[in-house]
Amino acid sequence: MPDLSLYVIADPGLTCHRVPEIVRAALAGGATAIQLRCKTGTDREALSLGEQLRAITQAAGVPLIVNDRVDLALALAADGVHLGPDDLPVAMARRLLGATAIIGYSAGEPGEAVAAEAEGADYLGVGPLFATTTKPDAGRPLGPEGLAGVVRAVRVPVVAIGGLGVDTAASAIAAGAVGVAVASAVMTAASPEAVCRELMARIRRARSQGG
Ligand code: TZP
Ligand code: MG
Repeated sequence: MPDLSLYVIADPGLTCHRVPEIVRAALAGGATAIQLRCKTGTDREALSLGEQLRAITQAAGVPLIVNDRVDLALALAADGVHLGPDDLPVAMARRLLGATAIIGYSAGEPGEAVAAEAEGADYLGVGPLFATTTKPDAGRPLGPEGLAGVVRAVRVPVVAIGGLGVDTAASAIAAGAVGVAVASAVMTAASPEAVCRELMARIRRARSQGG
C-alpha cells in the first residue's frame, strides 16, 4: 500500500488558482498521495488536468488516484481510483484496472466499510469526520468516536476525510486513521506548501503520542 498519510484532494472547484501549481506546492510540503476530483467541467478538461497531475505526481514518486472515474483512471494510467456508492462497484473496477491498482471506497459507517473490504477495496475513505462544505451531501459528521468504530471493524487502512486541517488532523490519527484526506484546507490555503508541512508535522506528532 502506498503512503496515505497526507492525501490531498485536488478539486478545481475549490480554487481559482492553477491546480497543478497547488499540487506542486503540496508535494513540496510533504503530501504523500494526490486525488484528482473533478465534479464539474468537461471530460476534456478533466483529462487535461489529469495529464498535468500525472506528470507532476510521477516526477515526485507519489500516487495519483482518480475520484469516481474508472475510465479517466485508465486513460491517465493513474495509480488507482476512489469510488463511492454511485460509482462502478469495487469488484468491477478491479476487473478493469487490474490487481495492482489502488482502489479506495468511501464508507460512512462500519457496515459499508466491511462490505467494501470484502469486495476488495485496498483502503477506505471514512467521513465526514467533521462538518464540511466541500461535499454538501456527505452526511452527518462521524466525529472521532464514529471514525474509531469504523477503524475497528476492518483490517484495511482507513483515511479520515471531511473538515480536516491543521487543527483537526491529530484527532483523526488518534482515532486510528492511517492518514488524512484534505481538500479545502490545502486548495484554499495562501501557502499550500506551508499547510502541508504543518499537517505532516501534526500527523507525525499524533502518531508518536499514540504509540
Ligand atoms: N467526502 C467526504 S467529506 C468530503 C468528501 C469528498 C469533502 C472533503 O473536503 P474538505 O474540504 O477537506 O472538508
Ligand atoms: Mg465518488
